[in-house]
Amino acid sequence: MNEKIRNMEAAALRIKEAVTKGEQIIVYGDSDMDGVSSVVILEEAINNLASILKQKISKIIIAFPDRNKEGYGLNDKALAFLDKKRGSKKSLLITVDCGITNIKEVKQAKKLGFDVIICDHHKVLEEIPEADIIVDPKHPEDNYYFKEYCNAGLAFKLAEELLQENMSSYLKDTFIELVMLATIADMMPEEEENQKWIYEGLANLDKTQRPAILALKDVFTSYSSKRDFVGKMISVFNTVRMKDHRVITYDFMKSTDIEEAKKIAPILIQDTEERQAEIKALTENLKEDLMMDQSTIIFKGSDKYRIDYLGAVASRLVGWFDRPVFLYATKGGLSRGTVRVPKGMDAVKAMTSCKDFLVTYGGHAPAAGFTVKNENLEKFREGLIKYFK
Ligand SMILES: [Mn+2]
Repeated sequence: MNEKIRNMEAAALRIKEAVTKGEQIIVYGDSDMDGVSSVVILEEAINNLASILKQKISKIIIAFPDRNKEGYGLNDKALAFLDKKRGSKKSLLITVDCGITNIKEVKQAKKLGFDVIICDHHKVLEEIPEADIIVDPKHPEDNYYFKEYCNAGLAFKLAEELLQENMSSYLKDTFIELVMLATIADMMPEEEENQKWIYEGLANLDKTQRPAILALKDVFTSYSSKRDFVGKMISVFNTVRMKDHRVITYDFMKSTDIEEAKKIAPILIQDTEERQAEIKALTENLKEDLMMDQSTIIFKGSDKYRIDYLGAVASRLVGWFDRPVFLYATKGGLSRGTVRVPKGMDAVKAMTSCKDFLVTYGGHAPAAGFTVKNENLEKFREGLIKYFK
């Protein structure tokens, strides 16, 4: 049993090297609560490290995938964007809350001359990307005793490794608030450190200094409990309006004063309301449509669906039908989808059994995603039915 997560030290050392040598650092994260929290923790930790080491580093480049246009994780368009944007050829790309399933894209990044660190908490598939350093507790060679961290939890551990005794209690408190939000958002089991972080993070909310959270406290004045308030915040941070390869929620989270945060909050809240209304309508429609459906799995797609709504809809349908649910949005020749399965089933294993029909897939046992060519949709469906029978 190892004392630390595999490669945590190696990742911290490589980042330190990048800071001391003034390399261009890029942090690329998934565009939801966990991804944005991971990015913010790592960015703030690296900037702190630079000032402790009295190193002037060029501004860290931050980017996220546009889930509706590019799908999940690292992708060619994002890589082309980063390649153009980076100041120097010598650059370190760190993916957080994504990357572990991006075999082709990591290969492409290496070809473009990026050094790559993957810090991800998703399931590791048979094929593992050729990154320079991989931090993922679910890696087959990782012997750490606990695997069920959200990615922000991993980012926090990496921040601790980077800053050691130099992490101020102020910084630690703000990081733990984010880890708490992400642990709850990603529905990680509330045990071991997760439980501690949730407890401390909820307590920290009373004295938070992050303008984005203060702005939301101003908006959400009526809630039944702290958890209820946290749920409302999470739904805001899970909206995915994009601007120049960044999610607005990231800019919101990084607001430096309350006035700035208060300007962004209403936009996000309107997005949240629209999103919730559409999720509700789609869920009700599908419930009605599928009332008489007797098949082993629910497998449904449309070119009218928005991929960023489908996860929430699929979760609700699993609760209702108690069957594996696959929902996908079709665009051009491809379909991108999301999967939720009842407790005890494994969405990633199910897709591994039909991986020959898929372009990409990955995620966690209860919740995962996939990309498939439209001509393979039917074969994929048949394979899944065979697997779940
Ligand atoms: Mn995550």
